[in-house]
This record gives sequence, structure tokens and C-alpha cells, in this order.
Amino acid sequence: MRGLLLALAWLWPVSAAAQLTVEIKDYVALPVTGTLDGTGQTDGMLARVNTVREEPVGVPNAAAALGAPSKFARRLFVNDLNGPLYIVDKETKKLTPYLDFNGRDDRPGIFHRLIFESGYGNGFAHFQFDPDYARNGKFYTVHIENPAIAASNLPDNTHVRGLNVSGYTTTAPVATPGPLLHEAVLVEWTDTNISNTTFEGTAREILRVQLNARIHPMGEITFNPAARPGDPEWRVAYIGCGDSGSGEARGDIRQNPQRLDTLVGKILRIIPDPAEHAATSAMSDNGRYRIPNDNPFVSTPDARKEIWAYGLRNPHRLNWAIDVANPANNRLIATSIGLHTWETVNIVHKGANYGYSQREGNEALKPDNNTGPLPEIDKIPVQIGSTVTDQVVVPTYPVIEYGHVPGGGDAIGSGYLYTGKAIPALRGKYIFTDISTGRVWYADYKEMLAADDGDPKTMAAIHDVKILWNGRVYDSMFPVAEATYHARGGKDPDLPGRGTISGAGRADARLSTDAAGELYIYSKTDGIVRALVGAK
Ligand SMILES: [Ca+2]
Ligand SMILES: [Ca+2]
Repeated sequence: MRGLLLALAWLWPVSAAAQLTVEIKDYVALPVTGTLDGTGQTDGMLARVNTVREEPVGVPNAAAALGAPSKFARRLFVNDLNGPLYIVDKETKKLTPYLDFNGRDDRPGIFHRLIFESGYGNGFAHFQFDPDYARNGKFYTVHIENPAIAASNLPDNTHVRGLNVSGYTTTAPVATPGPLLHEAVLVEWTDTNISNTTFEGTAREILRVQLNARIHPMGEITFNPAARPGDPEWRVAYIGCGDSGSGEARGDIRQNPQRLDTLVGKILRIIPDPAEHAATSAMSDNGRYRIPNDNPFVSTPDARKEIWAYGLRNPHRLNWAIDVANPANNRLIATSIGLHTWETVNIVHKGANYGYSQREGNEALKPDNNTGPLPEIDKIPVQIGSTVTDQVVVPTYPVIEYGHVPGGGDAIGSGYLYTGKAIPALRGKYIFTDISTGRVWYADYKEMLAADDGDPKTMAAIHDVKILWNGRVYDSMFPVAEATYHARGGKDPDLPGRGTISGAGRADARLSTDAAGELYIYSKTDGIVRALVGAK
């Protein structure tokens, strides 16, 4: 019956009742770190804002309801892939530079090998607060380096004197088969005084992963927000790691997302702090983090024990859907960017194989990189090293997909199960963006859970979200970003970058959420963070 209802949902046209218009308001403009002359793509984006996070102000405890706004919450942290991490005061909207990762050439930042000028996801990619940040001042970052740059790969504290680098050492990169270009670097930071707007403390490299090409580096880090001190999940990190372009290559590296001896094309699960969960985990090879004993491949010879799930092209956004009314519905959700055909939202399960590069969306991916029908026996050989084993696994399929077609998009952005108060119509809905077109959709979370049924044909229906900005309604974020890009002096006639569906220009729109579950939408091309404040 459930399957029938979902099938019917596909046939129903998007009704006026299901359509939603959300009102957005400009929240903060990031300083321009890109070029204005209109000649660039990645470098022509005005400020490559990639994450907005609210600073945790207390230690989570069972009594504090999830999604309850804290009266003490006062700061957002916002990063720009070009290098800066800013603090935004929620009351005054004042923006203060906190750290700058860009020390390339003669720039004043911390990392001399930062690669930021090409590749949509390269640069200072992500940051995430430790769940115990209010007590320990720790947070985590991902940045991308080019090891061929003739400069030190140690952090430079010339312009951030509070950063004590005396004990800092790099780690041996985890090997990835095939040609190598970049390295993704995961670093833990400890600020010893979180009451000011400067950094003073230490940094510790946790993990370094080799990447084959310039696309799809390591992505988002997330912690289960429902975990409490003492829980097995407390301070356990999940990290999306893109396939670095390996899965669409024609040679041997095409299998990298399937190979269990590599970290690319995977979701990883690690304990960043070696002092945490010592009795129920093992130390990593490099001695910088721990691996939980209940990870799915800890007993598989030659497999990487960090792997939680695999077979994903670019699970660049990863976060927890928390159902306040029913914790049994809590899920880890990954948005993964597809190749030429399907963009997907995936419910992440321990040990699951999401099929790439043998599947894309709910179809087979053929050697020519087009898709076709699934094979009659829908199984994929388990592959640990360069050859397949005699074991097979049934792939796991997405719960939402949309195509590279008019009305669809090119590259899925981020999504959240809405738990805020400003837009009551969105409660119980999962809202998400397409990066290039700037389109926004929602799906019913219960339909997503129902579609997680092992049947590749069942999917949750998606509904258009329109955008009300400065008194006008738009079909997507594209014209909003375009107007602002030009108002801020950008000379590209449309927007920087391009896509197959978006054409010339990319809105480059993504969502983030704060501690109260309210949403922010931001665009790299205009460098503006906007708040979702209500619905019409
Ligand atoms: Ca500080
Ligand atoms: Ca399904």
C-alpha cells in the first residue's frame, strides 16, 4: 500500500497546495575574496561561502529539547573556500575575521599549499564544532592542499600569533590508487578562550587523504546531535569523502568508490579525540584518531576500517535528520552529486553500498558514463583491492532523485529536515537545493523513510519551493544571486561558472541551519548569506 501511494505521488502533478513560497532576507554579506572582472569561474565567485554554523553554547543534555533555541546563542561561524573563517554576531550582524587558511604565495594565511583557485569544492572546504565545544573549545576543518606546491605544508602562524604550532606535525597521506593530484587534510583546532573573536591555542592534523583529481574532495563533517555525553555516539564524527573524480574515469581508478581499501567515494566514521571511547575502539594507523569497534569493515582483511558506507560519487553534504517527536526516525542523510543523469538524497546505513560507479541514481551506470536499466540480478561484487572478491552485495538506492533535465538541475546542494519555527509548513519536510540552478525543493520526510525500502523504484515526491525576496517571487535563487552579483560589481554578464541545465552561470546555492533549526541560504556567486524568515 505504501509503495502504491508513493507510486501515485509520482503521478500527481505538483499541486498549488503543495507548493510553498519562502521569504528570504539578506543576513550578512561576506567580503569579496574573488575577482570582479567577470573572466573567471570558481575564482569569479565573489565569496565562496560554504558553511554557516551556530556556535554551541552549552553541553547537550537529555533535558534540553532538540531544536530548542538557546537564549545564549549569539554567534554564527561562516567559512569562505578562498580562505577566511568569520564570526558573525547574531545581534549586530558584525562580521569579524577569525582565521584565514589562505597562505598561498604571499598571502597572509596559515596554509601555504592551499589549493583554492580551481575546482568548485577546493580550498578551505568545511568546518564543524565539536559537540563538547563549549567546554573544550575544539572544532574541525577540512582543507585541500596541492603537494606539488614548493612550500612548507606546516601551518604558518606569522599572522595568527595565538596559534601555537610548536608541536604540529603532518601525517602520512592515506594512499589512493591511481594518479594523484591533491590531498584533503582534516585538522582539529583547540581555542583556549572561546569568549573572544581571536584564535589562541593549538592545531593537530588528524587525517590526510590522497585525491586523484581536482573535483570532489573530502566534504562535510557531522556529529549526531542527539548523542549525549556517555552515549556510544557522543563525539563520533561522520565525514563524507568524495570520489575525487575517480568513478567517471575510464581506467582502473573507476573502481575506487567501490574499493574498500580506499577512502574516496566513502562515508567515514571516526573518533577524532584519541581519549574518547578508548574501551570500544581501536587507534588508527597514524595514531591521531580512533576507529569505533562497531564500524562495518573492522574485521575485513585489507579494508579501511574508517569506512561506514561506500559507493558514493560525492557525498559532500552530510547531516542528521532529527525527528523530535520520534527518535526512531533519526537518520544520517547524504546529498551526493551525480555524473550526467541523477542527483540524489541518500539515507545512510552502516556498511551499505550505494553502487557508484556501477550505479547512478536508481539506474545502472554504463562504461560510457550514460545510464541504463538495472541488471536482472541486481548485485555488485565486493571489491577490496584491485580485483573483485567472490562475494556480492545488493546496492542501496536513494530516497530522492532528480534528473539533469529542464526543471531539474546539475548538482545537488545541501538539505535539512526542518525543525524550526519560522516556517510551520516546512515542519516534517526535508528541504534541499540544486547548486547551479539555485532551485529549491522539499519532500515529506515520512515519504523519504518509506522510500528507504530496498526498492529502487520507490522515491519520495519532491515539491517546488519558490523564493520571495525584496517583494518579488522567484522560481529559484539564480536571479536573486544574479542581481546581487551585479550590484556588488561583478562583471560577468550572467553569473560565474556554468552548468548543463543552469547554462551560463551558477547560482551556487546551499542551505545551512542554526541551533534552533532555522535555515540560511547562501550563494558563492554573490557572497551573501540570507535567512529564511517565513512563508507566504
Ligand atoms: Ca579565542
Ligand atoms: Ca526506494
